[in-house]
Amino acid sequence: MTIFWRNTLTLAGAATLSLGIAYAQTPDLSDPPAIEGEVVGDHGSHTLRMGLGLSDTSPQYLSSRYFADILEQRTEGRITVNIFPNSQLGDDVQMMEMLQTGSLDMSYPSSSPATTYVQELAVFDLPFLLPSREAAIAVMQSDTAQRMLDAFEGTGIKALTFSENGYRQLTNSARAVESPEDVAGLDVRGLSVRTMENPVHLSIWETLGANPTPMAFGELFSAMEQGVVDGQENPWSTILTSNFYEVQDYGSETRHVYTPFIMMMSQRTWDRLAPEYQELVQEAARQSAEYEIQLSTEYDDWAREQLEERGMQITRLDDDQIAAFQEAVQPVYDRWAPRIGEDLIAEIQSIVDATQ
Ligand code: KDG
Repeated sequence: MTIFWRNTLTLAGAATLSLGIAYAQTPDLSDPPAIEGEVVGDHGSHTLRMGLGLSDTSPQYLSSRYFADILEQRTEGRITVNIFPNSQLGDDVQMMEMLQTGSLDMSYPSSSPATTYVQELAVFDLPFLLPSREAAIAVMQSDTAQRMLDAFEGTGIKALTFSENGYRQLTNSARAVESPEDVAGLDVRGLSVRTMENPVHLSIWETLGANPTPMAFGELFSAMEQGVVDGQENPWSTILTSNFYEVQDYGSETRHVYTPFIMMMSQRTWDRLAPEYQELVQEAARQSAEYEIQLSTEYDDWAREQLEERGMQITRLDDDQIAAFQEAVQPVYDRWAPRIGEDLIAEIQSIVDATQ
């Protein structure tokens, strides 16, 4: 932490002059890889609108900028992507509906609310399924994951690629949480926790004895500020870049679920693009996803330290404490595994095992 006059130029380009405590907005992030490859032929001009839930300092936004830059450079400006962060255009569920009708060109939701389109995606919502980032990346890059993207066919959405949302951690404004009992509360009421709009997540927090409320991400900050919910769960990078530390005093490193993002395009927009443009969009999506995972990795521990510097009390959980959470959520598996598909879970498990 440094105290000085500061002209802060964030990567997103917003300049602010401030007096007081100046916290870094982002860690030392890798530059985007050089844009390589030929300029593609002239197949007309397109201006695409892309809506994001997260802020303009998030890895999601920064890598989407790289995606836009690839398209812009390799079409000599014929494809432009305008990015709207902070749920300006709607939340994940609304934006996916807009993709279906063609009133939005692109979005980048978590996989969890997308399970209404492709049910198999709920495998990612099973708690403690992916033990390491390496395992998660191997799964996201697998043929099994590609099959899930392909399964959007016919929904009005073209799913382009997975990338990292990350390991989700619990925060709240009521008490430090070290155990499932702290979530449920013994002498006090269970924590009210906002979840994504997804039944498995709801089930996790019900099983732990919390009072879960599904809610759009864009409404979350004010819901916590006004005490409508005690807490929420998201990766450290999101908790930092969405300023949740301003309204949440406690964090616990639960790592209970690893959720991916899915970069998506409206099928209508996709169908309007010439095949050569489609190929380029797909390539740019994959390249920017790799960059997003890199940025997200660089953000993770740094974001947790930044949150501590900004006053959040963060509880690290040891292996036994994590095991207690794992045991407590076993009923979620019993309930959901048959519906999600035992074969699919076994397939994911074997990809995970190969990385251990
Ligand atoms: O842009 C993505 C966000 O809208 C959202 O998916 C973030 O993980 C998230 C949440 O908790 O809703």
